[in-house]
Amino acid sequence: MLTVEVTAPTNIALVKYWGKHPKYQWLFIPTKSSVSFTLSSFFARTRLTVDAGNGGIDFTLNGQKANKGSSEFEYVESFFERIFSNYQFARKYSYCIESQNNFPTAAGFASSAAGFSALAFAFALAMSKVNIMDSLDDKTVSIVARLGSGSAARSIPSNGGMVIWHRGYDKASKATLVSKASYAETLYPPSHFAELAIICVKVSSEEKKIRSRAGMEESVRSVYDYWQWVEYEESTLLPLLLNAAKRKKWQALFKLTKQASNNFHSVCLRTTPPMIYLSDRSREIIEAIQFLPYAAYTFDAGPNAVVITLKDKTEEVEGLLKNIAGKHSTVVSGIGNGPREVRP
Ligand code: 2P0
Repeated sequence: MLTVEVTAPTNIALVKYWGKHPKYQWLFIPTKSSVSFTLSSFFARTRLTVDAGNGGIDFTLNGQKANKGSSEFEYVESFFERIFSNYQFARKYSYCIESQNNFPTAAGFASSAAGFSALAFAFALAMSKVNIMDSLDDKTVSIVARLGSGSAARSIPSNGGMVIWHRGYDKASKATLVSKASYAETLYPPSHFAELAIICVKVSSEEKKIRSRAGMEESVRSVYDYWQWVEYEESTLLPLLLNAAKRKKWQALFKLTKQASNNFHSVCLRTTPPMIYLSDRSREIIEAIQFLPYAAYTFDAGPNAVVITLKDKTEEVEGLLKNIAGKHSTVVSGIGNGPREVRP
C-alpha cells in the first residue's frame, strides 16, 4: 500500500477550450489550442492510496463519499477507464481518492481542472514510486490529466505561469501521435507577469445548470460557424495574444482576453439549446470593465468573473467589482506554479 498527497492549482483560460475534435472525442483532443494563467489561490488537495487490486475506485470529494452512479463518481471512473486503456499495468491496483477544493465546485472556477490535475499528478507520482511508470515529465502527466478533463492538462506544467495546451491534431494524423502532440507547457513563468494581478469575483456559488462536457458537445454539433470561430482564434487571436504576452503589451493582452471571452459566450448563446452562463451581475461587470485599458474580464462556464489588471490598479478595480458583486465577493490571486507533492 502506498499513499501520496498532492496539491494542484486551477487555471483560468484567456483563450478558451470549448469542444473536442469529433474524430478524437474519446482522447479529449480539443478543437482549438487554449491558453491560461495558473492561479495560486485556488487549488485541490488530493490524497491517493494505491493498493493491490483490480481497478476498484473509492472516491470522496470535499468530505462526502461519491456514490457509484453519481456524476462525480462517473467522471472519475471513466477517467480511470481511459488510464487503464493507455497504461495496462494500472488495472492491477485499487485506488482510494480523497479530494478537497478550497473553492466552490462546478460554479465557474474550473474545479475540474484542479481536481483532475491533482488526481493525474498523484496517479503518476504513485506509479513512479512503485517503479512502473518512469516518466514524471510535465508533457506525459499533462496528457494523463487531459484524459480526465481537458482543462486539467493546463494545470500540470510545474512552472505554471502562462500555459498553452496544443490542440496537436494538425501535427499528426494517427490517433496515438495526435494524443502525444496534444499536451500543455509553460510559455512564460509567473515572474514574467510580476506587474499583473488577478481578481476572482464570486457572483454565485450555485452549481451550473449545464455541465461543460455536455455543453461543448452541443456547441460543436449545432453552432453554424463553430469551425470559423475555432480557426479565427487559432490562426489570428491566439498568435496576437501570445505576442502581446511576450512583449508585455498589457493593454493589447487585456483587449484580446475580453474579445476571447465574448467570443466564447457568443458561441454558448448560439448553441441549440442556448447556454446562458452569464448573469445580470456578470453583465454589470462586463460593462464596468469593458472600456478600461488596464483591465480584462473573462468568464468560464458560469457567472463568476476573473478580472486581470495591473498590480497598481488592483485597489481601484477591486472597488468597482465590490460595488457590483458585494464587499466580500473578491479574492486577489497571484499567478503561480504547478502541482506539488505535500506531506500526507
Ligand atoms: C476552459 N472551460 O478553457 C473552458 C472555458 C469552460 C469554459 O475547459 O469535458 O471541464 O472535462 O474536458 O475541461 C471546461 O471544460 O471539460 C473548460 P472536459 P472541462 O477552461
